[in-house]
Amino acid sequence: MAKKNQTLGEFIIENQSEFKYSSGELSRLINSIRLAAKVVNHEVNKAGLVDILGAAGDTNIQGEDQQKLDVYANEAFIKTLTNREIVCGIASEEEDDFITIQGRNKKNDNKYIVLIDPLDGSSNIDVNVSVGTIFSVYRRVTPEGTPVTLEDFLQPGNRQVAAGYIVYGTSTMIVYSTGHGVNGFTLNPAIGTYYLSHPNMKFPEDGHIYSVNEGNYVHFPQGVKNYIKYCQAEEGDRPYTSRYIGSLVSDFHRNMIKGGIYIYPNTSKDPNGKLRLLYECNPMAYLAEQGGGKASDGSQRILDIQPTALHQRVPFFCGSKNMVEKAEEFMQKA
Ligand code: AHM
Ligand code: MG
Repeated sequence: MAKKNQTLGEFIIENQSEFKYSSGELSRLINSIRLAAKVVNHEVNKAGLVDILGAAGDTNIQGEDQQKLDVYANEAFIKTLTNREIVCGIASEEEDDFITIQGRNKKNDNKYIVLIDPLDGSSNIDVNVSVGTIFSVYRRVTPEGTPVTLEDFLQPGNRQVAAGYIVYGTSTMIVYSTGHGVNGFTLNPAIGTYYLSHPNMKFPEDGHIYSVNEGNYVHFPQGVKNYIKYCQAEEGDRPYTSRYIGSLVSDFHRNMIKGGIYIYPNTSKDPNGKLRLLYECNPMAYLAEQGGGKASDGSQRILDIQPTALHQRVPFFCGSKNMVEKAEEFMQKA
């Protein structure tokens, strides 16, 4: 039972028995992500103070090599998960290929793989706008005792055992699900503890916010153009409000609390859209569904797509159930 103001540590221990395979491994994994998130949060928070902005490989004023924050975040998550020997493989949006982790005594005996987008929306860092980390957890499908293979990573999203995000915003939050609803924890930076601040988060069934990069309007498919016109029409509870941060985690987080839809469609320039199925769409779709919302590529449920490549992209429609269904209706009619 989620109790408000419970710490994340207490919550993980109390709810461990709800995990499908309750060996404590998944709890330790979530604990490691929580730890890495604190390290990254510390670095993101001081981004405006010290000269760590700029491209990886640049030299800072002291003549030291600079590390861009997304590179830093990538290393922080990979190192934390690797050093704790709790996963058998990691795939990251920042890496071309997946990483195999042999674990204790090189036995390859860990069960879980993690897919991660270490710092999503990183173009927002330079202007002090919220960014996020997105993660997704699966059980491996190949036999334990052997190194992981690509097959372990190319599982449809409906096989996720956990997913979540960290939003580095006005406050830092970790929001995640292990298949029993969505819970949000806010970091008290003074003592480095996350508290349950948003128990059992739910997408309102309907909403008034649409989030899409309208600068790409001319390149959008006709169905999306028509849906945007519908959102802007003066009728009933419309026009809706347009809100687009350009940081998926933040746009999703706001829409889950207030009710809304996020769209990154296929365009004439990018026929599969921009967002990555494995690192961005699947975990967000899992959270959306766990919170009573919906996620599709315009016609098909995101979580049912069989991935064929690690960095595959898909069009993404995600948010309040009725809004996503309405957008799908426009896509099908066009
Ligand atoms: P990234 O993984 O390179 O950061 O790109 C993903 C981000 C999302 O967070 C955001 O919603 C989208 O790209 C914004 O793209 P655009 O600037 O094309 O609207
Ligand atoms: Mg990303």
